[in-house]
Amino acid sequence: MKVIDLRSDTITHPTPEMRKAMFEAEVGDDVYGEDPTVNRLEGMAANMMGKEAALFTTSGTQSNLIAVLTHTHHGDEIIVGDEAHMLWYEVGGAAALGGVILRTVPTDSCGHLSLDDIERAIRSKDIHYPRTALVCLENTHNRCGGAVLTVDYTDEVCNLAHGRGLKLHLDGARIFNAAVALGVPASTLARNVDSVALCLSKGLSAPVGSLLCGSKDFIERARKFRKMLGGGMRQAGIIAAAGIVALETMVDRLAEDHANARRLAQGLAGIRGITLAQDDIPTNIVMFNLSPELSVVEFMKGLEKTGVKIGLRDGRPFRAVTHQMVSSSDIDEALARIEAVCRRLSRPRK
Ligand code: TLP
Repeated sequence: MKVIDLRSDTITHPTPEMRKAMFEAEVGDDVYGEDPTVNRLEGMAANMMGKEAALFTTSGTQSNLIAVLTHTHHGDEIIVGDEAHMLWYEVGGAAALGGVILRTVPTDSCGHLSLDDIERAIRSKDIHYPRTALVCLENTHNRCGGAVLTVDYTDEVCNLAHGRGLKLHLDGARIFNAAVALGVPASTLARNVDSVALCLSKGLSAPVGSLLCGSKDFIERARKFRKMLGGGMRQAGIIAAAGIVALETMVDRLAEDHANARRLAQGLAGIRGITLAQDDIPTNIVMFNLSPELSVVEFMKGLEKTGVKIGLRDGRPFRAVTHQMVSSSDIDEALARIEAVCRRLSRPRK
């Protein structure tokens, strides 16, 4: 029985082409700036994001943290959505290591922070207040079911932030999903942000890595913070090589993951006992709830037995994420297994 793992697109394995590229990668000591493969990857990422420079980091979490450290000073305040990954799932690193206050504003179901809320959250000059330094957005938006922020919206928030002397950081862990969904280059989505973090190890299937992109000066300073965090890597070309293949070969195919997510959502909507937690499925994330008569614990046990893995975290809706390791027939198979589990659970007990 094939296990169908829909917990996250982070579970994807490197493709055979990536493994070959890793095996053959030319390497050097990247702390000296001498790894040609890392340098090539950084150049490519900067180019794809329309920025002057990029920094290869170990993870999206590290990129976001480095961005905060580089844009702020201890004691500053940063504005984040109350559903932001940076707030929920990054171990409070920005506060713990960056010494910043995370000021939250409400996130709507489409991943937007309202311009009014952002405006209101920006501190005026007053001896009692911390300085507001940064606004953070997330595209696609993880906890909002892979919601996509448009170019116009991103530009508007950038204009607001810049007009008030703030920087804007974009957590673009899945920015290529957004770009593919909108049919625009990722560089257009990021054209006005001061920094953008993209991930190689989610839908793009590389084994590790993220790139923080921005101006030359920003990246020079960010590089020192990466070193400070213990993220100075040596012959990192071995992993960067997979990242190059990811950027070259795995972006356009994300459309398949989006189609599979819609297929999954359609199927789930037809299963008794399941309701979708989203009105539409913009990218590769599907969130759903179980009707209260069905036990979550029994549902999870049933899924485990039938070899379907779905994400579940602290009272949130279930989350299923499509990726290159699940085909459309795997989606159909997963649906059949989920339906069987629901049917079994809704049978009256003797
Ligand atoms: N998200 C992971 C988990 O941490 C929840 C997932 O399975 O979706 N920004 C966004 C929007 C993310 O979704 C993630 C990872 C990150 C940053 C952090 O990336 P990594 O895992 O590389 O540190």
